[in-house]
Parts: sequence; C-alpha cells; structure tokens
Amino acid sequence: MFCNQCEQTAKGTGCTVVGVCGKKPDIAALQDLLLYALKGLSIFAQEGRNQGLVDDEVNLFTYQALFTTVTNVNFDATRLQELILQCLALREKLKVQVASKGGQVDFSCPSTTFQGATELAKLVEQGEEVGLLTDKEANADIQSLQATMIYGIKGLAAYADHAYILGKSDDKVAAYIHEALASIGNKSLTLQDWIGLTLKCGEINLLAMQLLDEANTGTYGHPVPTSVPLGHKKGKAILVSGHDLKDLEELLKQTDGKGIYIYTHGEMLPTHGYPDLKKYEHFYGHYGTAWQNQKKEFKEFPGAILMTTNCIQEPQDLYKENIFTSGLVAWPGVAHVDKEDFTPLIEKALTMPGFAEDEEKGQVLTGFARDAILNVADAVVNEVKEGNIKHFFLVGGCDGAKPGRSYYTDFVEKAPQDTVILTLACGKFRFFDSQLGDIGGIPRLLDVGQCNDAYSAIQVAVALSNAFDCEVNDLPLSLVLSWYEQKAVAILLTLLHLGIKNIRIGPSLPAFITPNVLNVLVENFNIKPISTVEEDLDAILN
Ligand code: FS2
Ligand code: SF4
Repeated sequence: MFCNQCEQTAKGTGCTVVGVCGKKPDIAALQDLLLYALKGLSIFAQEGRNQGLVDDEVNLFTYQALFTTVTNVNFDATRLQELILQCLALREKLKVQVASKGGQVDFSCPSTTFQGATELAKLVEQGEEVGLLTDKEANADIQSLQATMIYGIKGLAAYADHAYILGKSDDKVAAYIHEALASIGNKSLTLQDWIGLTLKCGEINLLAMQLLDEANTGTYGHPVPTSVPLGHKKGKAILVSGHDLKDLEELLKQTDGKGIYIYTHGEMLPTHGYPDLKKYEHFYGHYGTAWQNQKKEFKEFPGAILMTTNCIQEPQDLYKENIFTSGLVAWPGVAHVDKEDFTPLIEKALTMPGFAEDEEKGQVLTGFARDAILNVADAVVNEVKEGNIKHFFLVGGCDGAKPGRSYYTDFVEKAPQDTVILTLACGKFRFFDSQLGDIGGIPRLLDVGQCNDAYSAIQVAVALSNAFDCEVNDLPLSLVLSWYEQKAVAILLTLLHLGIKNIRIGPSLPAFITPNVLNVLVENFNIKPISTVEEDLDAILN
C-alpha cells in the first residue's frame, strides 16, 4: 500500500505497511480501486454532459464514493466492494445513455472498460495493481499537483454530500470533479494546466461550502451564541460524533420523550447553536474533546455512541458493543444504523446505565457563525477603531495526536489581550474551554463552528474587509491553520483561490507537495510553515 493523504502519514512521507490511521493494505487497495473505477465513470459523466446528459444518481454516487475514501471514514472491505461494483454498474448504465445521445463511448483509458473481480481477494489484487490515482508517467511536480487536487476533491465531495443530504446541490460541483478525475493521464496538459485545475478545486469548494452553509442555516436557522454544559445530567445517554446535522436531528426526533439525553462529541459541539436543534430539551451538553481522544473518552461514556462521519478510530473492546456508525462511516464488526431508523442505537442506550448523577463541569460558548458575528459587526469595528482590538487571528483546523499540535494551544494562550481569536473545526478542543475574557463585551474566543463552517469564517473576513474598505489581505487578520485530512486541503485551496496570503500552516507540510510546488505556493501566496509561537506572534504583530 501507499497512502500519503493526511498529515499523520508515516515518517512524513507515506504509509506503506499499514496506515497510522489503522487502514490496512486491503482497504487501501480497495479505496484505490474505487477511485480508479470512479475515473472511468467520470469519463462517461463528462462525455454525457457534452451531450446534455446529467445524471443525479451519478453525481451523488461520486460525492459518496470520494467521501468514503477520506481519512478515518470507511475501514470496511465489504462496504468498499459494494461501492466498487455499484460504480461499475453506474458506468455501464451511463455508457448506454451516452451512446443513445450519440456521444463517444470508446475511450482508450482502461478505467472505462475494466471489469471488477467477483471475489473480494481478487478485487484487492486489482486495487494493488492500479495503486494511487495519479499519472505515474508524469513528472513528480505534476503528480504532486494531481495528488493535491484529488485530496482536495475528496474534501470538496464531503461538503457536497453534506449539502446534498439537506437538499442543496449544484451540477457545477460534480461537473468539476468529473472533469478533474477524467483529466488524470491526459498527456496534453501542462504543469500550468495542472496548477489551474488544482486551484479550480478551491473555487468549486467555495461553492460547495456556500451550498452547505445555505443548507445548514436554511434547515436549522442561523446559529446563535449558546452556552453548552460540559457536565451531564443523571439519566440515559447517547453521544453523537462527526459532522452530520441531519443524523443529529433525526436522532433528536426519535429519542424525544424517551428519557435519553443527547450529548455531542468533537465536531458536533457547534450544533448546539442551531435554533432548530437546540429547541429539543433533551439535547443537553458536550462530552469529551477531539477525535484523537475517542478511545479514552468513549470507553468512559455510560451510553450508546453514534459516529456520523469522520474521524473514527479502531473501536476498543470496552465500547465496541456500544458504538454505531451511520452514513458513509464503517468499521468491520461495528453495527451500522441509518437515520431513517435509529432503533438499535436507542435500544442500546436504554439498556446501558447512563449517568448516575448530575454533574456540573462548567460551560463553553459556541454559535459565533457569520450571522452572529455580523450582528455585532458595528461593535467590533468600533473596538478596532478605538484601538481596543489590535488584531484578529483565525486559529483553526483539524486536530491530531502529534505533540507539535500543542503549538496551537500555546498560540492562543500567548496571544495578547487586545487580540480576538476566531476558531473552527476540531483543533479548537486544545483551548476551547480557555477563559480568555472579552473586549467591550465581545468574547476574545469565538467559535465559528465545524470545519464544515469555514465558509462562515470567510464571510466574516469579507465583511470586515468591507467595513474597513480594504482587501482581506490588508486586514489586521492572520490565519494560523492546522491541517489533518482532506477537507483541510479543500479549504486551503479555497483560501488560495480567494487570493488570501500569508497563511501559516502546520504542524507539518503535506507529504504530497514537492519542493517545486511548495515554491509556487510560497511565491504566489507567501504560505509559511508554523515556527515557534513567540517567533510567529512577533512576526505577525510587529
Ligand atoms: Fe476534525 Fe476529523 Fe472536521 Fe476533520 S473530526 S480532523 O476529519 O473533519 O476536522
Ligand atoms: Fe496513512 Fe493518513 Fe493514509 Fe491513513 S489516511 S493510511 S494515516 S496517510
């Protein structure tokens, strides 16, 4: 196997024996084969569009198949086998439709004709043969751009899938994905073309994030500042992790009146701010921190656990019977439930002890998405004009297990008192309960939401630039980002597409970026790796 798509990749170069995430070689091979099959499907989807044919089933499948291969989502060989076979069946169906429109159906790329083996072991061998979906004959820089684009597309597909679940989609997203995947192996494309196609991922990702923002706020209302208890109530309990708001809503509906309290874990914390979710009285509080602490935190939770998206880790025996996956998440031997019927999960919670007593552990504030911040924009602008707020930092992104990630905690703690910290995604759990005080009633630590809410942070930056009549790059705003998986790659490409410069990124640079590609990023966008907190604060503020 070879996989280098996430920040924790082995030795900073690639996982070759087994994934640091727990991905085994057979799963890596099946994920590679799924992407290869998807490339074949993309060629027909692109030709179909040329003939005026758009297939919604193909679009949705494309999002789901890509999201499945994101880090810490699907570790189940049987589920991947089903998806590969479904992909080939869709390809054949589309081929017939394209032919009926007079389109081309005879392509030289073997991904358009390959047949999947019926036995799982043989399918794994086929996956090992195709390997990573990059053009192995292209030079290292082109392969690096292709990898960056594919990883960005995985993140983009995750956002598109979330938006789709809540009824929002735009064919431009699928059209770009199909074009990009179909282009791998096209020898006529130059390095410059690949830079363009890669940055286009950022442009399309902005659209997908906008769709998701509209889907979330249109369905559940704009988040409002909300205090979330970190303790618990006496009684039965279910813990919900991941990012899927629809799963959470369905669970809240299906547990209403059943005497079960619902708690969030990890990236689900910001859901407490949505009016149409917080209205449920049994939606109580937040338990635990970020994904990489789940083994310790889940085994101590006295109720059932639902994992709605990434990041799942290998469930330990102590809680394997209590954890359920939904949507695209899968772990072999772990029960899977669908939002249409959470009965097995609810019944499990009812058989478990729950919390024996009420316990207070303080509160954290969330719900500072774009609408909430823009509602106090005048006050924020005044504080800046009066010199009380000197600088804004966006300290956000993914968390992970590496010790170098303490940089972000230290950064927030050492940021001067006259600065405001916007944060989002699971990286915030290193400092989410820090008491940073306020400036003129404006909290110094503002939780914008999940990684899925990066669009909200971008809108806040754009609104500030309008208020100060300057470009975003000229604002007293610095982005200090942590990355882990492929949604972060998509967001970074969006920031680059928007021309945002001087981003600091860590804890390490992506293994799939070659020195030449990094040079392009440094020369055009002045991207920097994080250094020490003191050096970076000094460089930013002085
Ligand atoms: Fe965190 Fe994991 Fe949010 Fe990423 S829970 S690293 O996949 O999506 O951020
Ligand atoms: Fe390694 Fe990350 Fe790939 Fe898992 S997703 S195999 S940790 S590079």
